[in-house]
Amino acid sequence: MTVHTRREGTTGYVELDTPPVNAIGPGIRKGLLDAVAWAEAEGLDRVILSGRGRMFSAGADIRNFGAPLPEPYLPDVLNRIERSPVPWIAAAHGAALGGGLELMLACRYRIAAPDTRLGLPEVSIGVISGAGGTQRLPRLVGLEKALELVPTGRAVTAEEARAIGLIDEVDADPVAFAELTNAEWLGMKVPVSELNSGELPSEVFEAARRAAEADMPGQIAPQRAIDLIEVSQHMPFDDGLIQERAAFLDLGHSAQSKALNHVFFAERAARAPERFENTPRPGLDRVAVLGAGAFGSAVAFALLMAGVPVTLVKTGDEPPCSAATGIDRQFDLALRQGRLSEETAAARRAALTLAGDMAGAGPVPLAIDTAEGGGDRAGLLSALPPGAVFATTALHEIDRLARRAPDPGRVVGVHLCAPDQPPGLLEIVPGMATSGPARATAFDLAGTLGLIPVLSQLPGHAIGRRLLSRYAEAAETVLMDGSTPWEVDEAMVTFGFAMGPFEAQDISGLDLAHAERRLQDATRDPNRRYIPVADRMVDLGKLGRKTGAGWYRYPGGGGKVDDPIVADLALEEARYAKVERCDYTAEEIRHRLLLALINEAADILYEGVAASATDVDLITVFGQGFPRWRGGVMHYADTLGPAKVLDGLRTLAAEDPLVWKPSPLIKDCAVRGLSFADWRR
Ligand code: T1G
Repeated sequence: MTVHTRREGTTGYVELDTPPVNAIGPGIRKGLLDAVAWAEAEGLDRVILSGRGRMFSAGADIRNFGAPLPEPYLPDVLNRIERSPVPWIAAAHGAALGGGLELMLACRYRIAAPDTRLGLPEVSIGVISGAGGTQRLPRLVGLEKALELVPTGRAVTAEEARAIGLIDEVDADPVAFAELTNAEWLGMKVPVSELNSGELPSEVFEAARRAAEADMPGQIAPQRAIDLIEVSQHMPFDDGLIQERAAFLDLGHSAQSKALNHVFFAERAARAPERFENTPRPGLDRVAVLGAGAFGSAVAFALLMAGVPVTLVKTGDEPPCSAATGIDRQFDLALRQGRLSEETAAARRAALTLAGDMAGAGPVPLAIDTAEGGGDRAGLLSALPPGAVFATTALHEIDRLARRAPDPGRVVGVHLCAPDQPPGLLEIVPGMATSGPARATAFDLAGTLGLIPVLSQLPGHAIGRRLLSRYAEAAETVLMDGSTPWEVDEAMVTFGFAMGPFEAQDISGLDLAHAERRLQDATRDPNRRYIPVADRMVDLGKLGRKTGAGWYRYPGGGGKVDDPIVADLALEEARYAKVERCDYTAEEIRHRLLLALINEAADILYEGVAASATDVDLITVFGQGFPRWRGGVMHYADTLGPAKVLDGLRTLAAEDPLVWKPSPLIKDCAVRGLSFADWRR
């Protein structure tokens, strides 16, 4: 059953029931239509609509997006509810999102429990509301608020919703509150579609379009949402509904919607708790973070924010208590951002203790080695509490450290991307001896921090670092061939990256990539073209933001400015290598960097390091700023098609057959007519 109905006196009760989130599919649409007719036939004076389980409704069922939608269509169902002589009251809890909120907008009265989050997040999956959201919302909350909420997909709390007029009441028991409303008064409430949204000058909508392009560059759905909100000012409601539906169906077939849906479900599949459900391991009731530098502080802060007590262990020469100061600064920022209350912040801060050695951490189930401050990590291992897992970010040393551990199975590699800004990524890199409980503990760490977990399939092989290394090499090659960091970064930001490779390296530190290159020295093909510019930068102490200059200069710690030394170094190295320099266009820069990334990703998949193309997509989207609305590097490669990718690589291989050697996987897909997503070993 998807929609339950019952009556008590002259009140009808309609409950949505499609676990786990009451997603609105054909069953609910049909059930609601039948419920309207039932309520009228019964001569009821009101219908109270609620959802069973943990929420009112997460909106339309997005699992069948893009497929033909069977009737009845949701806009028609909502119009039928809104225009029924029997007034409906929405009594929401948990979440009312997308079609779930549109369902509430079609009701005559709206009540929500304090825990309810309400919003139209459709743009986050590449579409817009398809059942009146862009037409009813402005009429209820006004154009300005609608322009703030719909193009961004931002959800609001129940309190904020009441403050802006989106709902009428907040009550701990919305159904009971609805039972007390006066039927006569209810019957006189004006349906939302008959309200007037007001009017705004066209400049306001132009400004909204510029803001949306700045916040979500290249994304189509936010722009279409603004168009439809503008339409709601002048067009009769039913005509606006037709325009909205056409835009929704059009976007539902777009590449951006397919990409965002791909990421939506990939993210959830990666987090699935059943992946390690049969592996016994201790809960993370306390964690030791080894290394009190900048990264150690970020990891400790993320754990504290997640409610996990932390012991921060100094492991080297980092200044005493500098980490605690850094963590205090992050809590102050989080308070200013309203991410938590004063009392919660105080409680979280109080859960931090500092220790000068591992013994000071006590019997923790997990110690995270941030590999900072040098120090004797072997000594830390020998002092590891019994049963504790040692998760190290030194991915090239997992097996060496395991050999020094009391139990090698408890050593696992972790690559944490943006641990303090979810949804980041945690790549689990097992060593030769890493046990199931250690992998499961790393998986639990990702869940605790709200990070997407991806498991490398080959011991000691890290997917993310290998992709970054190839991407950096391609960027530095283009630099040496004649481009500037600014041109390269601009080209990739235009593609949709959060930031370009050079600015990103200035944030992470050029010394990190330098250390990676040194590790590759022993196995690098001596015939492979080597780009020494970054080494020269490190030799000059230009490590990025932390030294005030890297690929860019940061006068006074402010924004980036060109540094002529970089161009001079590139020119000098080009002359030394007798490189005939050229002036790549932005398109040529994108073409080279993206093909480099795709080819490396294909090799990673072909060698069995990654379990699937989707795992590689997760790493690039959540770990490396690849645009979510392009679905990740392999999803994007599939939009080009293996044959086109192969042609592009073969053309570049004419310049440099070693660097641009096409992955066997790409050839295999092209020959067999397979997508990268469908390729299997
Ligand atoms: N459709 C189908 N399945 C959904 C779903 C949806 N809308 N939302 C969640 N699920 C599945 C999800 O894949 C997972 O499945 C399980 O439910 C639990 O989800 C008509 C066109 C509601 C905040 O964009 O944001 O309405 O992995 O792990 O962390 O105009 O789910 O268990 O098999 O995320 O508690 C607009 C999307 C749709 C909301 C709950 N609505 N969902 O988070 O659980 S378009 C959305 C979410 C639309 C209308 C338009 C979150 C959540 P499985 P979960 P959670």
